[in-house]
Amino acid sequence: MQQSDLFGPESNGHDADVVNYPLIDGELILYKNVFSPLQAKHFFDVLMAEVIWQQDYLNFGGKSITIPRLQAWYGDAETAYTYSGLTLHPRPWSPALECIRQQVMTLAGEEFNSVLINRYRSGADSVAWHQDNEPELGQNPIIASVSLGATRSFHLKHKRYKRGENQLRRIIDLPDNSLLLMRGSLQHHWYHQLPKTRDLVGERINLTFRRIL
Ligand SMILES: O=C(O)CCC(=O)C(=O)O
Repeated sequence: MQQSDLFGPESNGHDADVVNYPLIDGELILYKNVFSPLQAKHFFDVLMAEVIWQQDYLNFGGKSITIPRLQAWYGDAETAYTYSGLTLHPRPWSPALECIRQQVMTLAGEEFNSVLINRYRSGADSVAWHQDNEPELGQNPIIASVSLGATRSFHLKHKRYKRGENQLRRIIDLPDNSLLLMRGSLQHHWYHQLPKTRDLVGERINLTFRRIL
């Protein structure tokens, strides 16, 4: 197979399945089968091999905490990103990342100039409750989150959530080759997390495309 079969426009021409999750205070849309199966597998393999994975640390009250996953930040030159006191400087887009970005922008109808890539090596890797609401993302940011590899559960919890209020909580499985769009006022009202699991799961790559203003 030629590279152009995987990166070229001819490989984009199939419909993704769309699930719209009804939600107060925000919009949540899941697209399944975003890429062809061959393309999804190819992107997973290429990203595993070519992304410069970093083990980063956060500083809490003078203590250095290991982030329980590997990560990387790619984007246009001016798109540095700071969260929890950690500043990530962008690496330039590779052909594979650029190809994923173009397809995501077409589906989302939005421009993205950067991507945070997380690598979950096993069920012991996770991301804790947080909001993607940093000032450089602007008011009501659109986050486009691509999943490749193992299926993991994604949890959302409204800020007003109290035990038992099920309409203020969502748990969604994010399968391989899917795109989750979070938009509207969601980042102001909801936290999200990807918890650890005791299940034996394989590796997963997640790419959250963002627009740094
Ligand atoms: O891996 C995921 O699906 C979630 C990643 C995430 O929450 C983030 O990058 O802000």
